[in-house]
Amino acid sequence: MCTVENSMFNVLLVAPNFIEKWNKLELACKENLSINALAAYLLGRGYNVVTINAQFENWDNERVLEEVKDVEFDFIGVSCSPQKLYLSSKDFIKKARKRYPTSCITIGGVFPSLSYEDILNDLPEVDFVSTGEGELALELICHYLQCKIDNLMQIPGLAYRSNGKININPSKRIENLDSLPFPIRDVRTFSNVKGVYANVIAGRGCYGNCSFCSIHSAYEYRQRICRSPKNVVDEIEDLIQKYGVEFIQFHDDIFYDYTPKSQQWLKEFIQEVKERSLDFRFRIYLRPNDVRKKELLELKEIGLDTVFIGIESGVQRILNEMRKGITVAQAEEAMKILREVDIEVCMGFITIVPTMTFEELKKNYAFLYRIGSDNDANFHNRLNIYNGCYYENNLRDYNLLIKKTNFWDIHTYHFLDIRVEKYHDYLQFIKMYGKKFKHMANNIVVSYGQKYSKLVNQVVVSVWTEVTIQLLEFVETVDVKDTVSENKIEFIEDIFDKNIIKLIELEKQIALECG
Ligand code: B12
Ligand code: SF4
Repeated sequence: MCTVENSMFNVLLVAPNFIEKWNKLELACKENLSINALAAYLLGRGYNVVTINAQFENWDNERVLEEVKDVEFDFIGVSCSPQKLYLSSKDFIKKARKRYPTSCITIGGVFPSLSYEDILNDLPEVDFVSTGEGELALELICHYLQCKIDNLMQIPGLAYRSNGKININPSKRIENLDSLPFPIRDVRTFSNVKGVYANVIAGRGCYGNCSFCSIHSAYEYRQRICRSPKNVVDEIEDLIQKYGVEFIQFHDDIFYDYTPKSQQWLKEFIQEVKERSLDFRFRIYLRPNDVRKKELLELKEIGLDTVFIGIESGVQRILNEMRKGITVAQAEEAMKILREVDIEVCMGFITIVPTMTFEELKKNYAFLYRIGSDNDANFHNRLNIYNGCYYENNLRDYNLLIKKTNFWDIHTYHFLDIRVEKYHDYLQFIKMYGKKFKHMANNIVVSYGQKYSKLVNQVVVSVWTEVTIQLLEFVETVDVKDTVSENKIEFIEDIFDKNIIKLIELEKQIALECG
């Protein structure tokens, strides 16, 4: 028999803020589905739940605890999907433990799912690590804490200490996602970038196998499970009617694929939206090999606005190394189709990877210039190696891996080709200038409206094109034994200064147009 009523059991769910200033992203939509989904699940079972999205509030860890200082919590859950968020999560947990010496503290999300053993060894203040999906585990942990009769071994995906050892239970996948309630909503976290803007997940899982991605190691499954189209459209209708939402970002790793099951799902989804005459626009993620004209046109008819597409590289050897499962031709074709159907494209591109030769780097840029991009990150992005990514093995094979000092560090590496390394090192200086320039450009969009973002971005991208062309030429001829120093590339940095005039001119034009 349980002695504590669920309604007497207080739960705090926190998504901590980044500690490092540089990590504080300007997010389009700061809604956090991880804690909102978990909160809805527990509220539905009668628990008392407080959520704090500290990134949205821009609160540091002290402030989070200050805000709830008058409440005693039985359970504190910390969500830490990005590896980069671990240091802040750790700091929060240490502080929370001091204030709440007897509460159960659990951390979950993608990174903890991959590094549960290290976390339990590193952080005595944490009781449990929840790996994989969290809903069932969370409910059972709360039940265990209330009743003290259940066995920890029954809690799916739970990692815990027992007799000086660390145990991990097998995870259990939620097969019926329709059984989950819709996430709780905090309208303050909706964005206004493209109209009132909220996040939705239509399914879980990705069949991809990309070697730089940690998703499949974290969740142990690849098969995609979807909510029913009706259930997804019910949520959309709810968002439109209750909160006036106009734009939806589907955060599924992939929105659909080419299996008959997924195609059937898509057909029913489109039908469902049409039958209810819902008026909204949306953005989805797709893999290049799943891009076809027919579906895009149908989706455009019901509001598809933007597709995020992981193109990643214009060099076949690198695509193979990334286990992306696509060809360069497929990537190019996907971009061509997206442009033909006139859908906004946001492209994922990993410009610099450690195993590439300088020739491959030039080829990658040539590809980028050819297919065109309106995202400046595509010009300077470098590969990040998170824990659990297969790519780590490639680096080990090439002997390029730099030994980490902490398990939470993102892997650092050497470059195979010294010229690529030089290019990368010079680029780090230039990125600072790029940030300032982008900031100025963003201010124009903020002042005059999103509809000018394309125009403004064109200037940003043309600058980055010029900069990278010149940097490639410079590094090609540089003596590789020379040390990298900022003053050697002043002439490249000047390109930003020169173009500030262009931005100012553009702003004047826009101001005139706006009256
Ligand atoms: C939406 C999203 C974003 C959004 C919003 C982030 C936010 N604050 O909510 C935006 C676009 C802003 C974003 C940014 C970034 N993201 Co992101 N993002 C995602 C994405 C696509 C979906 C996450 C989501 O909402 N899922 C839906 C919810 C319901 O599921 P969930 O988060 O998995 O949570 C479940 C479990 O993990 C678990 N759980 C989670 N927390 C907890 C806590 C407890 C106590 C328990 C018990 C369980 C539990 O239970 C939940 C329900 O089952 C994931 C990819 C993915 N498939 O996870 C990447 C992902 C998490 N992001 C990633 C990265 C790297 C980033 C950035 C660092 C990118 C960058 N270069 O800057 C930034 C970090 C910014 C930030 N502020 O956090 C990586 C993390 C990889 C890693 N190992 O570090 C992922 C996995 C993408 C990938 N394929 O690599 N991201
Ligand atoms: S397609 Fe995206 S989510 Fe899927 S494995 Fe590749 S990078 Fe990860």
